[in-house]
Amino acid sequence: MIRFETAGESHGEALIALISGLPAGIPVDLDFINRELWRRQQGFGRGGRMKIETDKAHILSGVRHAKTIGSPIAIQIVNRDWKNWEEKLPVEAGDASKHQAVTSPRPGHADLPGALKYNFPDARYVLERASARESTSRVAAGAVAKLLLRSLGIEVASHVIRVGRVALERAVTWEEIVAVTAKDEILLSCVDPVVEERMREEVAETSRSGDTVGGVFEVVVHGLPPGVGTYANWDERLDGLLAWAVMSLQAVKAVEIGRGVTAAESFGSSVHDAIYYGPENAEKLTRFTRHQNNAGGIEGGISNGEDVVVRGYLKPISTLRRPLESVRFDTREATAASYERSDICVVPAAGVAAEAMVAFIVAQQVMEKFGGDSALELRRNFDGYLDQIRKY
Ligand code: EPS
Repeated sequence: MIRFETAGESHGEALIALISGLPAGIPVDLDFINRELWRRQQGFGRGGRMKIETDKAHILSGVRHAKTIGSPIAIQIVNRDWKNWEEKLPVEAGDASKHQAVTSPRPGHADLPGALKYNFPDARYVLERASARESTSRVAAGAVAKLLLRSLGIEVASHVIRVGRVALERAVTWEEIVAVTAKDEILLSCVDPVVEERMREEVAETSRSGDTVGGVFEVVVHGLPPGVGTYANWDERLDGLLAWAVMSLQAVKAVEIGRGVTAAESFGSSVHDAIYYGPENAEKLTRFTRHQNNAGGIEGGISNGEDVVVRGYLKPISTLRRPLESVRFDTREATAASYERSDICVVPAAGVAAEAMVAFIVAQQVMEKFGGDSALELRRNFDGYLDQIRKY
């Protein structure tokens, strides 16, 4: 079973991703992994940290001659900012007077519940791990998962469909999403330039008022055959696994599969995707076709052969330049919440991190179904299944 873990703090020496369970022989394109890390750092409204870091993956194990070798893959991403923090956050005992406390919890962050849980006198150690900086490691692990999926012709991409009050009000094609992810300059990752400019204005207005703004990203999986995931066991339903993984990302407060939210306000006759039987179609594995995809590619916890569509609803970043009311940890006096360097809008970046989580879950379930200790064996099993489906 493919699994991954991350380690590292936002201002520590480095971030770590440890991925295991991949078959041997999967091509590993380091430039591809680094471009995924670059994508995560982009977006109009990103904070000052992104000017300090140029996130790069340093692969320490599990890959030789640009291919996986079946052993755990350890990836390190150094924090350039560490040189500014090593005296304030030393691994050794160090000089306690240099500790940079977060003296009053920021509403919306993990600060207060984290300090209570771990019995910290302030929220510095909480922020160090709760920060969205951790998603850097997930993107590295997810990029490796994407490379496994790519070997089977399965792709994952994302785009932004809402920033604050500005929403994209139309369906999009897979090709439009791919075009957005291929851009060398990422503003807000919206497929429609007119809407993207309105989103940019929304972020600019938010920044001028010392506030923050969230939004909605959409992740699409293209090329996944029917039959991945199952209704047989509650913890193997593909929609449940995807929702869990995307919800686990920093600042995500809701997840939907397909038209999850508006389906709840609609009648079945307008929601469910009618089934037709059409002529041979090179694009499709079978002649079963649908004219819409409200189910988001999953029915009964199983992929149905349509694009899998997962949307994440991101709260506005909790660190405000015009801070909300809070209380000092030490004196309990009423005060303004602490301010830490932060972002105004991170919806495009969260979409990239969500791609990584979706790719990891899909890769895990693909390996669960098709298995294989080598890329050759995985591909043979996968092709055998595709042939079976074509003949169904
Ligand atoms: C981020 C890294 C952080 C923040 C931000 C996003 O770096 P720093 O704390 O040094 O500025 O800029 O994370 C948060 C504000 C947060 O609370 O999650 C990143 O790498 O995405």
